[in-house]
Amino acid sequence: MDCLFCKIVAGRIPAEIVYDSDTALAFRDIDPQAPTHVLVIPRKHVSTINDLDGEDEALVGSLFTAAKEIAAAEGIADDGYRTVMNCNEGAGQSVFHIHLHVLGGRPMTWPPG
Ligand code: DGP
Repeated sequence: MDCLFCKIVAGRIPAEIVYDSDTALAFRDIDPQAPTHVLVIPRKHVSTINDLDGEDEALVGSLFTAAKEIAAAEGIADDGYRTVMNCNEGAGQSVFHIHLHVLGGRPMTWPPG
């Protein structure tokens, strides 16, 4: 499978990794939209939210546990941060391996564009 984020998991494409666990990996976004912009991904390939099944519930939970730890390490937990997971092109998904954006370090507006 020709998946960019699977290649990062495999170490075949470099990334600035900030978190690593049995189930998840997190690295800095190549095109940051905030002072902190980290992508949290499952090691397992899942293309979109629509492809998740019941067995993935703990896996998805682990992405949020990672986000919480990353936010604390980045010093953005108290001020606040945003987590976003886009699903399919209409919502802006461009890499088809699910990933949780963790954005912080600046004020966030609502609704997102
Ligand atoms: P999305 O549009 O929600 O699918 O987000 C994909 C993100 O992936 C986007 O913010 C840019 C980031 N990205 C794309 N290619 C690379 C890469 O090779 N390395 C890193 N670190 N981030 C990437």
